[in-house]
Parts: sequence; C-alpha cells; structure tokens
Amino acid sequence: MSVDVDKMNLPSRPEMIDFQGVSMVHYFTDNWANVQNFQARPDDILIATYPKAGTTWVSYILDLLYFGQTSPERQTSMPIYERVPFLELTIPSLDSGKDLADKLPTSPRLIKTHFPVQFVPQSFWEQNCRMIYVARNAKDNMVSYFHFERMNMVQPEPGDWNSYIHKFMEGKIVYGPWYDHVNGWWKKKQTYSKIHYMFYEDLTEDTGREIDKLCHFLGLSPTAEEKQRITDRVQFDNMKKDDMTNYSTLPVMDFKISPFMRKGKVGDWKNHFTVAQSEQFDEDYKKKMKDPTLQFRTEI
Ligand code: PPS
Repeated sequence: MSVDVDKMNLPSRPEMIDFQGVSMVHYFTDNWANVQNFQARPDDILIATYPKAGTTWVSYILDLLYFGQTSPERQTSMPIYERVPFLELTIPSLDSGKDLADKLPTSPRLIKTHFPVQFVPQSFWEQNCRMIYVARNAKDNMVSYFHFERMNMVQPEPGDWNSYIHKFMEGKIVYGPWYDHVNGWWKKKQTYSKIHYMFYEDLTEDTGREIDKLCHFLGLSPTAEEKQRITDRVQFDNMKKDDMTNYSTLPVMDFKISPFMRKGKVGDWKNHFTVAQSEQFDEDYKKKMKDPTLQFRTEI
C-alpha cells in the first residue's frame, strides 16, 4: 500500500483528550462503537501492549510462527501493520484497524491493541481468545515513547525531556498511565487464564527461550530449524532493514527525526535520565508499583 501523507488531511498534531478517565487522542477513539462491537472469533489472538513495549517484535514472531512457511509472500509484500491490524486506529484515508481486522483472511487472525485492559472489546473475552501482553520497563518504555512522539504526527508533541518525565509519571500521555496499564493486565491474568504476559527484557535476553514459551502457550511445535530461522529473522538489525517491519512505508512518521526501529536496547534510559531525574522517578515508581509479584528489570 502506498500512501501520500499530504492527501491524508491530518491536522498538525492531535489534542489530548480525557476518554473515560484515560488520556487519549481521537485517532484511537473515533471508531469507538465499531471497535467495541468487534466480533472476535475463538482463534483470534490479541497482542496487547502499552505503546513502545515490543508490539512489532512480538507481532512479527507470531506472524512467522503461523504463516512463515505456509504464506512466505506475506512477509515480503505486506507491511506488518496490515498483517497484524491495529484494532482501534482510525486515520482518515486509511482503512481503519477494525476494518482491516474484519477483512483478514487468515486463521488465526493476529490483532494488535494498545488498550488498557478495561477497553478490550467484550467479544474477545466471550470467545475466550488467547491474548499476549508484552510489557517493558518504565524507563526504557518512556524513552522509546518520547522519541516516537517526536516523529509521529498522530501523537501530540512530547515537549522537552524533563517535562515529558513528569507527564509520564502523571499518566498524561496517550493510553494513560503506564503503571495502570501493566498492572491492569497483570491482575487480569489472575482470573483469565488465556493471557501470556511477557517482558521485553526477557525477549532481549533470550529470544529463543521466549519463543519456546510462546509456542507452549499457543500449542505450536515448530521444528528446531524453523525456530532458529524465526529467531534470526526477528533480530533488531534484520527487522530494521526490512521495509515490511520497519514502518518506513507509513508516512505519518518522520524518520529524519527518529526511526521507528530506533535502538532496540535494554538500558538506553541511562543515556537520557540525569541522576536526579532517575532518583525522582524511582521514588514515585515505588509508590505506584506496590505489587511484589510484578517486577521489571531496567538492565540485563
Ligand atoms: S508501537 O508503535 O507501540 O507498536 O511500538 P512497539 O513495536 O511496541 O515498540 C517499538 C520499540 O520496540 C523496539 N523493537 C525491537 N527491539 C529489539 N529487537 C527487535 N527485534 C525489535 N523490534 C522493535 C523498537 O526499536 C522500539 O524501541 P526503541 O527503544 O525506541 O528502539
């Protein structure tokens, strides 16, 4: 799909709105009723994350696990955001994520969302769908989001780094507080058994091991060669140079400011936070992250 950004009628930058108590922009809420009425099928797989936690990485792993051998042309001809539609995305002149999901010919259908758990359309729960949640430590997640907001025209301007830290701590960024998001999904996992909760840091540490866990959850048993092939293909450098996974075909992003596949590292926060900012952040973090069973690693 080739898209001309000038013909998309995008206003400069969207305003932040309070949507049912969560900071959002209209691109993710305009299609609310249709999205909430989305008819999930029992074999649909929902990939849920707070933005910038590793959605694309896990989407590509799943796409390769399911379709890498049966339809290899998918990977070379369709951008990842069409293979794995972003359910709530509604940008003028583009098919909505909901329509793309409806039209997916695959089985299973792989569907992406950044919704906090309370916004997930009812039918996913009713159909007992599998869900994969990917979480990333707050500091790296924030750094990645900051650079993403700098370059993505459908997000509000992030402002300077210091004020961004405060906005992040207050949850005044799109999709609301990171803290509520990761905790909300973690808590849901206790009552809904079909959530596989994974961490960006674990995926970085040992991609093969995490693919094994995913396969166990999904009931898949690829050969050792296939698993190795997938592990290699989803490495950062390979995804960065692949136009079908690096988002270079989506013109709402200005890669001259910052690329989508930026660094792909654990611990890049150290290049952004001053010692004072880090201490202040950690102090606040302790107050918000009280559940001892949910632990993040900020370095590996
Ligand atoms: S989005 O826009 O919310 O869907 O973005 P998302 O895909 O969740 O997150 C983008 C960040 O994930 C990094 N990424 C990877 N890291 C390591 N290995 C692989 N293969 C990989 N693929 C994507 C991407 O570089 C973004 O992180 P930063 O820290 O900005 O580099």
